[in-house]
Amino acid sequence: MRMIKGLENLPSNIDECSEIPAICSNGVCINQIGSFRCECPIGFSYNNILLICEDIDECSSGENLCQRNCINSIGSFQCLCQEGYDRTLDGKNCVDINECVSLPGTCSPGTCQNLEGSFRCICPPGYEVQNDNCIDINECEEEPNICLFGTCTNTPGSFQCICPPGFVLSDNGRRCFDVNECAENLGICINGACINTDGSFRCECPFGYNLDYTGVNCVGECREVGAELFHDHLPNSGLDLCLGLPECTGCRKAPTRVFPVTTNAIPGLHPDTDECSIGNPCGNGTCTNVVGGFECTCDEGFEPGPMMTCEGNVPLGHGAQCLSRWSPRSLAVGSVQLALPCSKKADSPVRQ
Ligand SMILES: [Ca+2]
Ligand SMILES: [Ca+2]
Ligand SMILES: [Ca+2]
Ligand SMILES: [Ca+2]
Repeated sequence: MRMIKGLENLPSNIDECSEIPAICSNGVCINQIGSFRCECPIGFSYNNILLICEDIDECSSGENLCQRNCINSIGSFQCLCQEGYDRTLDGKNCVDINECVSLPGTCSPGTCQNLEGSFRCICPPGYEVQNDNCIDINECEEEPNICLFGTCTNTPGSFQCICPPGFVLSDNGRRCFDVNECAENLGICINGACINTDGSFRCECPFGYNLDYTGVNCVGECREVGAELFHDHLPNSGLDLCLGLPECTGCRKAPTRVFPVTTNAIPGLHPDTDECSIGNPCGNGTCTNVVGGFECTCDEGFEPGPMMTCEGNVPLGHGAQCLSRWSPRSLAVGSVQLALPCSKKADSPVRQ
């Protein structure tokens, strides 16, 4: 209580406290001999003209008690704090709110930095600040052409491209690239041309050839060499030869385990070569030279193999095993790969 002296010079002992209405209003009047005094509570000051305890307007005291808005009240005052500040317990000050402490988990998974009157979020890569929080960036929606040719899956802080078969992920993981099967697997198309496409490839076959069930193998139709390409050059050869087609059953009627292979002799064009004199090309068989090629008679237990030798454990009756080697000289008469009949060893003699 502040002690305020009352009027001093009254002639007699009057009890001012009871005789003067509203004296020491807001405070306590204490009568004294020849005088009185008012005791004013904190927040009030004595007005010696009006003889009352009067509210102090702290807000206009110039002391700037609140950083911002000061609201005077009878006997006191209060601070009106702006956003980011909190009143102190007594209401007479504004202090910064440490949002990083008062809002646990704010800015997660980033870092919260308290600032005077506010705060800010420092977000890790893949996140952006939204509404004072670190929010995952949905790259799949925000970036056009992301995961091109693939499927984009958003993940917290990142994203993932899933590439379909025939595509590989780029080094930076942001798009799918077509695999060039033609370049990576030279010769993938047998007897045909490889055409790379997005996500795949295809084999294109030359005229007269068709893709077989594997999709990479160009096979010719079953042809009678004598009747067609080689008619003029190999008269009376009497051989039915297949051009590469395993299913070419029509060729299997051809006689036996013989390899009338290289058409190295074209009457009128090339003289015959005796392949048997260059070593035994038949391996486990007996070589017999014939005009235009050689023949193998396979030893017991051996069968004609793909490399024009007699081999063990060779599946029988499968034309694919009997594809001939390219005959350099046959190129001169039409670039045809001779495929040979493949059939089990028979008693019939080697046929010319
Ligand atoms: Ca006041
Ligand atoms: Ca703050
Ligand atoms: Ca993301
Ligand atoms: Ca491709």
